[in-house]
Amino acid sequence: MKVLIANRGEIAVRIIRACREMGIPTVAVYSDCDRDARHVREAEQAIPIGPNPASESYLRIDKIIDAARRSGADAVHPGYGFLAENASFAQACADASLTFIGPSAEAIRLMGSKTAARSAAIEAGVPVVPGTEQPFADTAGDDEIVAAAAGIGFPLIVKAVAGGGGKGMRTVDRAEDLLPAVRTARSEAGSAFGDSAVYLERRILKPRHIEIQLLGDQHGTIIPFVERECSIQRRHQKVVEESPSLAVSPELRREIAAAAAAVAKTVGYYNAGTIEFLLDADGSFYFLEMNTRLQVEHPVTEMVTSIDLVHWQIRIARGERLDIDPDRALRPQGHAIECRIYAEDPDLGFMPSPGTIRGLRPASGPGIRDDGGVGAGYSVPVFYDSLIAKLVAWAGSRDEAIARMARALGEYQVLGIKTTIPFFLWLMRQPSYMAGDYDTTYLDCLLAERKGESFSELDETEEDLAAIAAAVDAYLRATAGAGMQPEGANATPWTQAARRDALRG
Ligand code: MV4
Repeated sequence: MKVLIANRGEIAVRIIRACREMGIPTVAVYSDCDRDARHVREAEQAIPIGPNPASESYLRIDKIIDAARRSGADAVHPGYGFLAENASFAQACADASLTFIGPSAEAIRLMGSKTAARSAAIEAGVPVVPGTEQPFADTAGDDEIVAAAAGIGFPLIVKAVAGGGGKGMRTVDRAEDLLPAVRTARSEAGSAFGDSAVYLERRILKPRHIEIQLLGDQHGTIIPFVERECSIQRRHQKVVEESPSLAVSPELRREIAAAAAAVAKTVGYYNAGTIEFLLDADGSFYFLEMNTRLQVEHPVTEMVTSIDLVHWQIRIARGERLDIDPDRALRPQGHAIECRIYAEDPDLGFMPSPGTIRGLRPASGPGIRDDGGVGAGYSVPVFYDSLIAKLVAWAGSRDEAIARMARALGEYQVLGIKTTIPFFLWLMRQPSYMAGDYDTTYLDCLLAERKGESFSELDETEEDLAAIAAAVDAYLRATAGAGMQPEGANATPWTQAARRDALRG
């Protein structure tokens, strides 16, 4: 086997690590600005696939299939994002006799339709939020929509059939706002997905977002895992994920996991997938949608189960049978938390902060896992998602995991660009977060309450260090730029060693 990774950044590095552990050679692909990227350096081979815009490189099925053919790869891992949930890509791989390390094209296509996914859940006997089963036809009259809404009740949500992740969604509190909301949702969905179909769901107030990771093999076995708690989101973007959830008892865990497995079974699912649920305050849960890929937050599941999901993706794609003990997958050992470190400035409304990373010291030590995609000297391009690393803390209990995360965030140093680290240091100290008392509306509300104070209140030592680092950086750049050597660089090794010692003292 030889695996081409149709992705970049931390997830490409994560997949390369799994392949190396399994003795499988890897092929990276890269756009122009990624020529020197970390995933390119760490793969055995690398093939250029075009200009910076993803639409001209990482999203080009033809170029990726061609790169696989030219490199002699016989399997393709799509990672997440880009082409990971594109049924035509999975089909193109199959047509080119490449093993797609993921589910079947049919499963991707089916779950891409939110209404078809709801029907599969209903067929599996899994609760869905009350709503319309069929999307509205483009020709649907106003009276048909109004009648459907009256049957559901308010507040409700207009959702795009091709949507997911909050795009093309509209909340409607009163009957008179319904038709305008349907119109804007339709036009938003039309331009975002090329499909303007929408449907209605009753709105669950203040739900938690709970999801179930699962693996399925090509012989019909489905293994569901302990849940992930993903309610900490900012504008529909997850920022912190945990496993297990404080809101899920062992009994509820078995119920939700069985529901997830039933949905997967109904559609003949194989490889890694995740089923999202809304969990109501009263403990009722509802199927939301299925993600037919490896997810960003998969490491928290790996940490509490000691099961490597990427290894299993590869073994399943090779046709192997799952032989995981179902109880092991469902019983969390300790607690894991993941913080997504983005190249964004939390003090400027989380504005992207691309640029060159001048210095990088990731956190390490007991219970810490750093899934990084960059290194010192690498740059964060403006063209793609700005996730630079995922910091995962594991400990025996949630309180200890929070303390460990705070410690690791304090160790983490990134020079040259802004990151979300100061925001996480603040969040880990919030009493409501520490109490686990939150739902999907929590973070946006908490941020709205803040009066714009800076997240980055550096203490004195950190400020001194930053000043020293900046001075050294300016000096090195000035001398390198002018083609000069630092004074005395040609001194004897003895003199150089003596100078280093003096610096250390
Ligand atoms: C909902 C909901 C409440 N009721 N559906 C947002 C993203 C998309 N996957 C579905 N989403 C929601 N659907 C009903 N019927 C609330 C949300 C929602 C949400 C869900 C998960 C995580 C964060 C969220 C933030 C706001 C709204």
